[in-house]
Amino acid sequence: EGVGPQEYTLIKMKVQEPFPEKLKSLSGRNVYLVAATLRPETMFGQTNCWVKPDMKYVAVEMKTGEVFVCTARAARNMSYQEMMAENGKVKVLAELEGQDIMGIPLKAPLTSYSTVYTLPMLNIKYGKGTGVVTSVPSDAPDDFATLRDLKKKEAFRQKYGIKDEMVMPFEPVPIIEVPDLGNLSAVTACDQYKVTSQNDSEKLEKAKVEVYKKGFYDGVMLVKGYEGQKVQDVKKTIQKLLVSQNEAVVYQE
Ligand code: A2H
Repeated sequence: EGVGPQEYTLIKMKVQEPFPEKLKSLSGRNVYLVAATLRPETMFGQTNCWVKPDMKYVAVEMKTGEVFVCTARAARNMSYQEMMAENGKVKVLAELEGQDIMGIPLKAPLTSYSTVYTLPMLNIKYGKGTGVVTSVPSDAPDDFATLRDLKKKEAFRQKYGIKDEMVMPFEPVPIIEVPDLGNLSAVTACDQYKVTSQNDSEKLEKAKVEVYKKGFYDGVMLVKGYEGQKVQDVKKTIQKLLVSQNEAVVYQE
């Protein structure tokens, strides 16, 4: 890990009614899965949300009256950042595992897909961010490899109760043009490095290094309203837009 705190944007992905069993008691409230990202400018390309099936999550009350779903560790960090109700303490409203919120519909900001679903990603780390990850397969090789696995492998979908319609209609969206890698940089890099699955960690690592470096320093936005602007120059603007629309919060760890 680097020196000093890392700043993430937490993207609020709104859980749709009817709520799954473990969240039933919160019916009628504004409940969000909050996904930690370093790349708010890629939110135009979200296709789904990743949770880890056997990871423990909590639903906690925020001082806004909203409910956030994340790891207990992230909730504690949020309490230090004065985001909680109840004199700063963590108030747990529900405890659950990833599988309890698998395959549920969400509304996510900026993406062209009106509904996205939670899907399983097995290599989410507990000790980073919120344990909830938003998926942008156009620009993140891990996201592309995992979404492709789900599309190709019926057994993988079945194991976690994922229906075809939660996966099949969702394709990577061209949002950023990257020199040498085109407008679906993660797809190109996964092809170039011959990544065959989400578990192909060495090849994925090479693809990621290339995509992230070139994407961040040389990427140019294709999205309407930001066309031709450099990724570096719009990152903060888009983060602020999301925060001002109450669709994201800034979080450090
Ligand atoms: B990023 P860093 Cl398009 N476990 O968001 C595994 N990965 C996690 C995680 C966890 N607990 N929490 C967050 N992440 C992912 C978008 C994105 C991201 C794009 C391109 C690059 C990229 C869409 N997924 O990250 O170790 C999230 O994926 C490049 C590293 O703290 C988050 O941002 O640097 C990033 O990893 C944070 O990883």
